[in-house]
Amino acid sequence: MRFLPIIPLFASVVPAIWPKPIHYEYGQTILWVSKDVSVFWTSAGDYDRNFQGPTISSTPSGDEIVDFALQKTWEIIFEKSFVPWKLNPKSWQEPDPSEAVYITDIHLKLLKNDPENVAKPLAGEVDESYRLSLTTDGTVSISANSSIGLTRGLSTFTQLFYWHSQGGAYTPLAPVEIFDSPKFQHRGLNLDVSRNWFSVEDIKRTIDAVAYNKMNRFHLHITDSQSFPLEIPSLPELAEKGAYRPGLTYSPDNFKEIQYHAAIQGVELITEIDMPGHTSSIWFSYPELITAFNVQPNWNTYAAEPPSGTLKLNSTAVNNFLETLFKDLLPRVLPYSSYFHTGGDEVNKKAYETDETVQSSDFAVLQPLMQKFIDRNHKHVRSYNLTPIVWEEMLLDWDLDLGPDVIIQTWKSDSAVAKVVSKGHKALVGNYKYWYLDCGKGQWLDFDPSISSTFYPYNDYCAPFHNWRLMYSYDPLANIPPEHQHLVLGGEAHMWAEQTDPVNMDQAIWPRTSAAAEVLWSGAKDEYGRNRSQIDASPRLSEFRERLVAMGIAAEPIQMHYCTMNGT
Ligand code: CP6
Repeated sequence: MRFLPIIPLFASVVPAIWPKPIHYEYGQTILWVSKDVSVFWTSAGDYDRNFQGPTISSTPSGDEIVDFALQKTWEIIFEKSFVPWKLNPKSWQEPDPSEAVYITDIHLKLLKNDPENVAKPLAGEVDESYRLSLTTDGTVSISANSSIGLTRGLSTFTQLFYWHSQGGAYTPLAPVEIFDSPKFQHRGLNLDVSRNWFSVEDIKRTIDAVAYNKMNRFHLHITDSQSFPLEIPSLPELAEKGAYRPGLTYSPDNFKEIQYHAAIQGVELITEIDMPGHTSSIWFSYPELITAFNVQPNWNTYAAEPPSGTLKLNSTAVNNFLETLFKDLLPRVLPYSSYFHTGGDEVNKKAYETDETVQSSDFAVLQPLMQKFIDRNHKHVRSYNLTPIVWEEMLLDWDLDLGPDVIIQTWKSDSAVAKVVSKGHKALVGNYKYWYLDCGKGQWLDFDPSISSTFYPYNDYCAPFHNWRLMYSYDPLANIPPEHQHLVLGGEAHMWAEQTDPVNMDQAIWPRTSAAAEVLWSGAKDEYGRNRSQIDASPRLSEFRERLVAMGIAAEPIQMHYCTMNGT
């Protein structure tokens, strides 16, 4: 049995790296960094100091990924860092700038010079591990097997530095030795941009924070019953009439800008068109495709959330519509992603009683029709070399035959994950009781169902207090037998946006999603096999929150200054 160290009640403020690296050693020597330090990049020659950002032509090259990461590194260290007095407000002491010793050179090494080293093959194949060393005589070396690995190392590098109140940036931690690699290959955030409108800038800012948390998937739940903001040029009325307003839409150029912004930071954009449920907004342009539209007041007979409305299940018109949609959208998804999410959550059987192509809510009638619906859709998805993702209900409630490639996104329970992997499917986790960011401030529970059934659903799914600690305590591998654990690819935190818009999105997402990011990067267990300590995590997360704020992300505080000031 290994010795289990006792974690002190007042953990001293440790130099924080979030998420926590696998192996991290540091010292107490202070080194400064200046903008004109020599940067050597063995793959592509010297760092291009005049790099103005990529021109969006196709997917980013490995060199563009590293150029972008270096640019971000300097921006964060010199323009978006902070003086860390908050971490120990009564006793913080800054080093004497007149004694500054500078870092002399930074070496970036791509260990495998792979011409295919672009963002595209992110589907679990990119090696994101890196090594970082910083010697007391001022040499930094960051090495990785991929350009994205180098960007992960550079993210860590920025977290070694603080601003000085007299100007300049320093690390108090030399020498540093870090080796790091992720526990899970799929580490994501899902943002619902249908319930409220989010601008391209809001989305890009969120992607920056996703990448800084070393997450590598950004799932856009881009359409739902309330609005259809995604422009499909071959179906122009879809967004013209389905968006909240003309202009509150994502054009193909907007979409590409988002995809590129994610890809260049090693983040794969996953697009979801949720169907056949959650599609009421299609009614505004194609009413003939939708059944049980906006039933009042008993919408909850037909849908999980108002307005009701579902794509008809046995309709040639629906099939033709979807074929047009896929032919337009999938080629635009393909260069930036290996996945396409076809939804499938919360389908209400009762809605098909009023669907003239079905006229039944009998499972025995509906199940084979759903199988055909999915088979047809997934045939399109696969024909573009994309891997389908579906919500767990398609497998576990509808008992569909999905093909071994299909990835199942679970949300209802830990036993759902266990069932999915026992059937041999790959699973994503994100149990709503832990990782739903919209739950947990009491807002769902506070609703009084007697007010009006058309106003907002009473929903007892969510208990209050989904704070970062609860999110941090979630183990994606809970109750998964060892032989099935490799099928748990990772998971996502979910920002359903019924009560979130650009005004409160940063506070709602950060730093709680950082708790999920550390579980996914570092694993839910520490090196002794125990659940990760929240006492170890809280001062690091407090510090990381300051870094997010300095980057322009309005992340919430997780505690008072008092809690990080070491009891004195
Ligand atoms: N929207 C969609 C939602 C939810 C889901 N899908 C949801 C369900 C229950 C809770 C929170 C969100 N709002 N399209 C479930 C996957 Cl508690």
